[in-house]
Order: sequence, then C-alpha cells, then structure tokens
Amino acid sequence: MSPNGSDLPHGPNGVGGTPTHRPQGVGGSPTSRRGLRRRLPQALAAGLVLATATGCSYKDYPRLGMPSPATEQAPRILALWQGSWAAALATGCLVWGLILWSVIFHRRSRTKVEVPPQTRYNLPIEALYTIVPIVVIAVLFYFTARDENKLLETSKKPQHIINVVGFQWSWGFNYVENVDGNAATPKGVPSELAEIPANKLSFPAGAEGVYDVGTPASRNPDTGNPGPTLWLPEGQTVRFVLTSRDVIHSFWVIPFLMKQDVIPGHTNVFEVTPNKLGTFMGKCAELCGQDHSRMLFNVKVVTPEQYQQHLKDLAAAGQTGYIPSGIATTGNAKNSEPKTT
Ligand SMILES: [Cu+2]
Repeated sequence: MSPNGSDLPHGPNGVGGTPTHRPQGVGGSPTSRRGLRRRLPQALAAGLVLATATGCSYKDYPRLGMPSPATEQAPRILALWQGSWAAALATGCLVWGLILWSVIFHRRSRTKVEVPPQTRYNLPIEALYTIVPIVVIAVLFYFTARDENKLLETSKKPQHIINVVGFQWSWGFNYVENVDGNAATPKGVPSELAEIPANKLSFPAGAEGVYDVGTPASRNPDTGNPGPTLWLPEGQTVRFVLTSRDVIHSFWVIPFLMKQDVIPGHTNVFEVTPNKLGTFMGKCAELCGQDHSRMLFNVKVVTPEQYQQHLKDLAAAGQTGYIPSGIATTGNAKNSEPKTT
C-alpha cells in the first residue's frame, strides 16, 4: 500500500499513466473487485432511497400508481388496471424465468466449441407463439370492452346534467338545472344548447340553468389551484355532456380515473356518482394548442344542499342561462373552427 493510503500507484505527476501501472478493471483484478465491493452498499442505499422516498405509503402500492378513486364507477377502472398489471407481471415472470433458465442451464461449454441445436419449422412451437399472444389480447379485450360498456351506460333521467364546454384554453360549465323551481320557463331547449342531440341532453322541464366559465388565469378560491371550479353533489348521479367550441379537448378529472374526448361536432356523454367530498384537480388531456397545459380546472364535491346553494349563488351573481355549448353535431360541414376575434 502506498504511503498515502491508496493502492493505486502514482506516476510522477500524481495521476498515473506510467508504464509501472497495474492493469485495472479487466479479468477481475483485486482492485476492481474491491471497487465493486465498495460501490455495492452505495448502490443498495440508492435503491432503497428510490423505493421508499416516493411519498407513497404502503396503502398506495396496491393501486399501482392510480389515484384513490372518488366515484362509484372508478373502482371498476382501478380493477381493470390492476388486472392488466397482474397479467403483464405473470407474462413477465414466465419470460424472465425462461431467459434465466436458458442462461443458466444452456450456457456455452467452457471446454468445447459447439453449436446449439438449430430448430426450424417446428410447427407446434410456431402455433404456440401465435396462439398464446392472441389469447392474451382476447382476454384483455374482453375485460376492457365489458368495463367500457358498463362505464358508458347512461340512465334515462340522471339526477343532474352538466354541459361541459371545452374551448381554447379553458372550460365552461352549463348546469342544466331548474334553479328557480318554475317548470314553465323556459319553454323549450334554449338556443345555446340547441346543438346537442336531444337524447344526449335529456333536457329537464323548466331548466333555465346557470353557468360558470373560466380562463387559464382563474383560481379556485379555496385551494388557489388554477382554473375554474366545477361543483358536484356527493352521492348523486351526474351526466356530463361534453361539447367543444373549437378543437378536440379531453375532459379528465384525475381521481375519477375516467376521461373522455370533447369533440367539435360530436357530443360525448358519461355519468358518474361522486362519493368523496373534497376538491380535486382536472385537466385537458388532449394537446389542443399553445396554452393546452394551462387548461386546468377544479372539481369540488360537496353535499347536495351545498350544491343547490351554489346554483342559487351563481343565479344571484347573474350567471343565469347558458353559454353557447359549441359546434353542432349534425353534418361535417359545420365541423369547422369558428372565427374568434
Ligand atoms: Cu384542451
């Protein structure tokens, strides 16, 4: 060992490079083994930090990265996610096992130079690696289609209908509700909502409506989170009627585990029953232009009484009626961007 405590010989300038240098790192020299031994605890510590410093508790792990569900429908999506992971993990374990088995039991002989048996035109094997992936895909397809059909089921008379209007680059919310209790007015569907097909809107009698509309600079007064705030009643079924005024957006409330595209000229509909009080974050999930990343919103799930009060507050603030929902669903000719000035 050199006087300065290092095992490495030093050249005249202290950085090595002399012919007396011991070869390093090749063929398992003592130096490289010692280096490895030194680094192993560091690598293990780094791995431990990576695994534990993510801010997740043990309760979060079974969800495999999904947020905690906040609607009655969301656990179905979570189960699909977990099932897909279980299937992928089982496939992965089988493949990794076969790789390890080949590596260990079919490694090249140290003494003989040999060519492993060359297998060609083995019909059973070829049939197996064609059929097995098809079966895997078919099973995933079955569960996805089953859950999608269930999630897109709509009730004849939902308790609440909200027309979500996407535009560059914020959101408007038309609460299709009879706030004043007068069933006689308005008589029919107001012109702002006329573009929505009747079967998707299910316009309730006397719903004069209230609205709220945001800008990218809006903020939730409670949390300070950016974007306008959509209020929803806990434990009651809400139908979202999604319309766009310009380009394709996507309505995504993160803990609902559900998003759907907001398409100009095509009305999408889905229903949820929020079952968790609180304020959640939502965002546009479709790249829709320059300020797409600022197209954020908040969802505030409150008790039904607070929800009704909020509708009255909007009416009192003069936000009665509706904002134009967007582009008509009929005909591709109308499916063009409106000129805004
Ligand atoms: Cu968008």
